[in-house]
Amino acid sequence: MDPGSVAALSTSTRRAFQAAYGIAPAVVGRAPGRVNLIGEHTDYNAGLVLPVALPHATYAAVTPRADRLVRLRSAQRDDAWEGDDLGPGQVDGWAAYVAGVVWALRESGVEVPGLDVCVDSTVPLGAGLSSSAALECSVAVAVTEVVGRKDDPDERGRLVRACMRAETEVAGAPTGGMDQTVALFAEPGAALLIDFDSGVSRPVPLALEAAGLAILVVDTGVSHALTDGGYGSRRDDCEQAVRALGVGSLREATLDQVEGLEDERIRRRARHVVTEIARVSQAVDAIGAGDWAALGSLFADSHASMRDDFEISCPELDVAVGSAVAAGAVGSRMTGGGFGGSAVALVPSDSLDTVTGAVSAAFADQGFKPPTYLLADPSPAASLC
Ligand code: GAF
Repeated sequence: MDPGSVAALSTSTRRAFQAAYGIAPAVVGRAPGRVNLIGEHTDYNAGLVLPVALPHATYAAVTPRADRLVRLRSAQRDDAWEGDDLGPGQVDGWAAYVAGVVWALRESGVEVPGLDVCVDSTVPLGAGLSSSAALECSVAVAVTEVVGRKDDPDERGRLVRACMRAETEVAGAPTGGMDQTVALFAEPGAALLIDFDSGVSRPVPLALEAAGLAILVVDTGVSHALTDGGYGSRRDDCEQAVRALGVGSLREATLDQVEGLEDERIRRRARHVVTEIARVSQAVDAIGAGDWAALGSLFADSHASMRDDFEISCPELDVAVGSAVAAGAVGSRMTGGGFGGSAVALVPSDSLDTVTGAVSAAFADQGFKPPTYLLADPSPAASLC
């Protein structure tokens, strides 16, 4: 899937706004989707993650209103939404992500007026590539400009927290903060190492071109929603492990402690988290050393851990990962919240056609619907455009 050009999408979103509301928008904000290289379900366990911002992004054209009303339209939806009651329990569906950002910013003390908003996106929906955080963050950076606040790292930290509140409290998805942090802090050409214990993040440069490698995303087409219960039940299991171990978070737990947990399911969940956090550190070392084979093995271990211990894979993800590696990918694993969505693969650039051909053939053999592909060229964070 093509991410489109920023200039063309900015212009088409402005035009759609003008057609919907009869005036030009004041600003257009843009925020990327993401693919996580490694570190899954570790963010809400005070752990480490290593995502990359995609060139695929959401564009939000915004104009302030004289009243408190919020009106929303999306190029991806037939329905429009409007209302002035934006808090938890008041808004359903995609509108909750936008209304929630306005509500959370107001709660944090930012005087946000009513808004007219029109969005468009090239982030595939329901593909585990963080379309919801892209939506939240595109609106958040546009609102920051509209209300005249300085766009600096402190303000971006505030936006991360507001977008997380929108997602957890208004949209009802109990997520952990990786997606909003990378959307607002990513740097081009790099993955972002985020430490959810210290709250510190730093770019990890990816010399992919020099290594002749590309990051391929395989969208299985198996749609998932972070509000549908599976994600939340894994989070509950982790909290149960924390209570049983008497630790502050699974970041503090050792593998020995985890292996002593009595409940077999809780033991496996905690084992995934503890080993996955260690794999993120090892992945950063492997990238620094240009040891792509080591990174590939870490991808393999991570996928097995999510399939067997955390139980968030599905047949389509397992086939995508297995067939990509068999066809020459250096490594592959499922990525994101799980239960469908996408796999990520590190692929020699000159083998991209071979790998996508093999994955498509394997899907056809299994009777799965055809997968789609995109290239994750590590891209910049949210901005105005
Ligand atoms: C989803 C969530 F939104 C993230 O916070 C993270 O937990 C991820 O699943 C799994 O690593 O994207």
